[in-house]
Amino acid sequence: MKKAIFLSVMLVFAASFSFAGEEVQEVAVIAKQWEFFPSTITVRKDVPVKIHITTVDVPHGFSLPDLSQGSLVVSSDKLKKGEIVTFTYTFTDAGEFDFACNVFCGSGHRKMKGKIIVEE
Ligand SMILES: [Cu+2]
Repeated sequence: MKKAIFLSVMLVFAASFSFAGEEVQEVAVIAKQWEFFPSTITVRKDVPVKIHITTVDVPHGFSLPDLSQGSLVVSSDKLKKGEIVTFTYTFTDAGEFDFACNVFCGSGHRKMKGKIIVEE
């Protein structure tokens, strides 16, 4: 029950905002055994995306390798239950980028993956 309330409070949103001419996309991601929600995130190229991520159970990680500008990693010491980690990234290439949990979190860890689709 507590989890259901928490999940509804953490309503997933994907939106674009403009502040003084600077556009930002915001996305909320929930990590839990053994999935990311949402598992597919669609963003636009060349517009900064602010990703807010939290976990509702055990510590998880978030790793987005193979980017032209290097990899993007949030490690377990930061991603703990009830805490929100926010990072901002600007995708400069359109395409699909796979992300995964990079912290062992139980038997389903290996299938804990997702995808970011970057549109033109
Ligand atoms: Cu994991």
